[in-house]
Amino acid sequence: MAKTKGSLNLLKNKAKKEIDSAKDLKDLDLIYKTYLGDESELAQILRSLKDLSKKKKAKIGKEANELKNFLKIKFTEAAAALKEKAEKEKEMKEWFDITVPGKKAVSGHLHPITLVRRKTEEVFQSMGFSVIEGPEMEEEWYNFDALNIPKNHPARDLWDTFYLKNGLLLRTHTSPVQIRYMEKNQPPLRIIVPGRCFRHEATDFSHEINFYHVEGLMVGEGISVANFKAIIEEFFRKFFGKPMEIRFRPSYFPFVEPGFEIDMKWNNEWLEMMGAGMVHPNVFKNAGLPPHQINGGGWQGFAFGIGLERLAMIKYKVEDIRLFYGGDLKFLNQF
Ligand code: FA5
Repeated sequence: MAKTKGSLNLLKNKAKKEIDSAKDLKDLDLIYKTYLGDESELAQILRSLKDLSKKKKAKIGKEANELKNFLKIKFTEAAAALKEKAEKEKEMKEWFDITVPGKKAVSGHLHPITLVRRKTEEVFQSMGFSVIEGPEMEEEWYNFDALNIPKNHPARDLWDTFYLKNGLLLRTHTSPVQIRYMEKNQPPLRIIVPGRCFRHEATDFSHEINFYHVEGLMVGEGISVANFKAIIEEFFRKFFGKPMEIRFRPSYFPFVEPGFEIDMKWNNEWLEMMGAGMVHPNVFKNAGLPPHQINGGGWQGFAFGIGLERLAMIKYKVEDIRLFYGGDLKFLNQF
């Protein structure tokens, strides 16, 4: 299958044209196979040289080899050019303008009750109190009996709650942790117990069925109401950043004796903030500790329970407690 110089030229021109029009490296690879592959026309010419006369073999062999070398160089150049073009295109696609202002990431923020809880913990910790937690599902014994509220005691109505099928109840205050803690730890002690509480009661602007308490307990030798007053005034001063107008009002809680409530001036009215009092001797007994004796020995101390939502209402001037749990972002995004 001898070829003339004319037909090799035709092959060369056709190959050149196709190489020049290759769109990408894949395309070029196919063209390579067509012109320089084992089954290509040129490969067949070179294979058939052996059947030619010496003279023809020398002439056509030289021309066919020249064409082969020419095409190889042409393919190498085209491949380099296409590779560069592909890299440039990739760079263009990946390029971005670093001067364009970025999109601001929308980040969440803490709920106002969490902010208030953290601040409360921080202030009490600065006064040497440890932060302790207890279970939300509580035993009747710890929520009531151990706190001097036996079955059929009228005070159980004040702290009515949700009784669970598993025999437990949802705690009405974090006061049960007083007992749990004193069972395992000897005085002197200072703890606060922040946590969620539940009440079976009607809601209004200052009452929710689900809210947060911070119980406080300080027990030692000779701890008195004077210590409580100093601590709580210091807490309010640090929490609100200024001295607050408060009043102590006598009150009744079965687990303290004497008992009182602390109110704070808010919108020209008194808002109840917390219950408090001196730990009742029966509470010490139920926790396995000897209570204070007139003729010496035993322990005494104070306990208190603050509502975190009430603190938040005054700090952030929120008129209705129910806003904290309404899930309204227009309200929550203000904090
Ligand atoms: C108690 O729960 C007592 N355990 C507090 C206490 C502890 C007294 C230790 C003495 C010694 P009271 O039910 O009053 O008390 O609740 C305490 C505080 O929780 C209230 O002053 C109020 O700030 C808040 N609070 C009570 N009920 C609700 C409610 N339904 N919604 C929101 N806050 C409430």
